[in-house]
Amino acid sequence: MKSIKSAGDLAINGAPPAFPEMLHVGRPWVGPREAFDKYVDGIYERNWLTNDGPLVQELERRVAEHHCVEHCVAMTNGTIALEIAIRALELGGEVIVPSYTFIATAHALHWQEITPVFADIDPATHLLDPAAVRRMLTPRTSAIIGVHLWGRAAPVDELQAIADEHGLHLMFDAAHAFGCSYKGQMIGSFGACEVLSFHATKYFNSFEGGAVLTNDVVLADKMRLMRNFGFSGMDNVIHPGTNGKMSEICAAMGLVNLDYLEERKRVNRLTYESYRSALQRIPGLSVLEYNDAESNNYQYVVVELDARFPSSRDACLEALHAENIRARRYFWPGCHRMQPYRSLFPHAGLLLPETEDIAARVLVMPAGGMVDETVVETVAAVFRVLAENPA
Ligand code: T4K
Repeated sequence: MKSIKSAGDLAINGAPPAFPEMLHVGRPWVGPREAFDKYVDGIYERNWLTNDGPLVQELERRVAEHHCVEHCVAMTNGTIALEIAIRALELGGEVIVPSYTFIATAHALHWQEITPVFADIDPATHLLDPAAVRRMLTPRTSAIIGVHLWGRAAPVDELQAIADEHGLHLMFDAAHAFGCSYKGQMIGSFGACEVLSFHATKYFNSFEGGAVLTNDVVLADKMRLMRNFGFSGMDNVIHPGTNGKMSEICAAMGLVNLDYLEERKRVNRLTYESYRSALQRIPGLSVLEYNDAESNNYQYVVVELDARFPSSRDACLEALHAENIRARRYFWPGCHRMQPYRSLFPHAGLLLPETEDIAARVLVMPAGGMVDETVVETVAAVFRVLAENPA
């Protein structure tokens, strides 16, 4: 392992990369092969591959239990789950969302000809700012979608108060928030429903997958119909629908993951803590904190650069990538600067100063099984050299 002490040691300046293999944000956790194979054996024996199979049902039951919520409706992925939830709630017109989120939150609305209206975030939390939400209300607003970014809960009470005052629906994109809580209560029961993602890169994965959590039985039943073309029994379609079903093989990976949630959280937390202690000492860098009073999955190590750091965020990214440390600029440049929203709302940025600022200053660090103290130390060394030799 090379040691990085001066600018000449950096791969951007011609030295060999610190790591031969790429280190990723969101490296999937696949669990022990034997555990997965056991589920696969069952799939072969039953020859039942999809359409509400027994593994999907078991997964739904256990995920609902884990989040202390009555219904979990598993879906193909988080995006389809968002689309089905949005449609089941019969949202229309305009829906207020943060721009500082993965593009799926906005696309799930636009795909259904609903206008996403971007509200600014609180720079301290990266979450929707209730005051900004109020500023974006119009007579066409039908709902608010809060995003529990980085597994930290959106301001649920404040958003619910706005929704109640104005007769709006409230739902949450909880793609990052598997196993997280708000005021001590597990995510899943807030708003009309909350949408999880089980994508490969998430704390909890089922290869691809997602689910809607809700305590509303009518909504849950409606979404079950909608994810299966609207079929109620054989030959009887009673509702518009699509194909949003999760397959048995995906549920199998999910069930394996479910047995390792605590272990995974423990590893994530260790990684997070070592990044925090290594980077926090460097002026101009801070690692986004998680509230110890809440349950969190510590999946994301989010580093913010401020004006005291002499190199630009993108110069740091380039230097890290050259070392095969694939940090990411999530969620730069913000949905409002991506298509079609950039063309639809060319001036949206003027109303989103905090989003623009945070999106330009954040780096999310590689984590997961491949990241140990050596990796964290190397990341810190790269930052230290860049602090002394601004790029
Ligand atoms: N809402 C929010 C707030 C979300 O963050 C997401 C998804 C959604 C909704 C929608 O849920 P899904 O429909 O995806 O279930 C990735 C994920 O694809 C996406 O699921 C996730 N958010 C987003 C934050 O990250 P990309 O475009 O960054 O993916 P990609 O391919 O660049 O992979 C990310 C890193 O993970 C890379 O460094 C490579 C590594 N990786 C990836 C895969 C797929 C692996 O090491 N192994 C793998 O199998 O979006």
